[in-house]
Amino acid sequence: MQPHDHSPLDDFIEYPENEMMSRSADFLQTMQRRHSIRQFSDRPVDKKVIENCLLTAGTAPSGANHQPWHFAAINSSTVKQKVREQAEAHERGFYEGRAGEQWLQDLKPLGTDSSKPYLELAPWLIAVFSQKSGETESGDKRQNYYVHESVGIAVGMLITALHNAGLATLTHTPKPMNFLTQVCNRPENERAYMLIIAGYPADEATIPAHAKQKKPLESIASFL
Ligand code: IYR
Repeated sequence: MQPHDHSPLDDFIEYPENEMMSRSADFLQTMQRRHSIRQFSDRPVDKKVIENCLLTAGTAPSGANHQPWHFAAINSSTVKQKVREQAEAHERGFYEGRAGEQWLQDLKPLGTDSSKPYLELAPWLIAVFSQKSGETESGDKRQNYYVHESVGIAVGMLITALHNAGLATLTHTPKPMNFLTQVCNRPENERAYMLIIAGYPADEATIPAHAKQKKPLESIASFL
């Protein structure tokens, strides 16, 4: 590849205006059916589906296209058990005081606590790692840019891809999260960013009423 090598944009699709309108409205409806759930079934999910969703996340834009992410897709019961044990231990500290009164008050409508059986039940846990720096092909250290922004976008696309495939998800940020580095055998230059739980919802899965209240357009957007 030459330094300024470009190729024509030959896969852009322009839709007729009415189709653009209906596609945007249809996708809104699709995404309005995405809910974080905390009751998962143990029904297996084909690895290929997860691979496709990870490849979708990998198409995310990133600073200088350095793609500063790693996804550790966990299906092994032994590893899931380790994640659950350590996450629950940290969460107990969080719910027993470390969170502080205000935070615990704000979480009340979600009904969460330190018990996380889904970390063992759900077929897939995806531990997302951010890379502050990476490596060139020859093994030299390479600086990454806008790491949080890039990984955040990739996670958004991952959740969207999983939902689009017909799976339920939960974004989980055990605090602290650094135990995931050891559990997933990740190198020094990576920081655990988020844990995504993916699978089928349990038959009895519920959504907190609080989580369904999304802000109206006028309070999230302005037009100038
Ligand atoms: N990580 C904890 C607490 C928690 C924090 C926020 I902010 C949430 O939106 C939900 C939960 C837990 O998973 O229980």
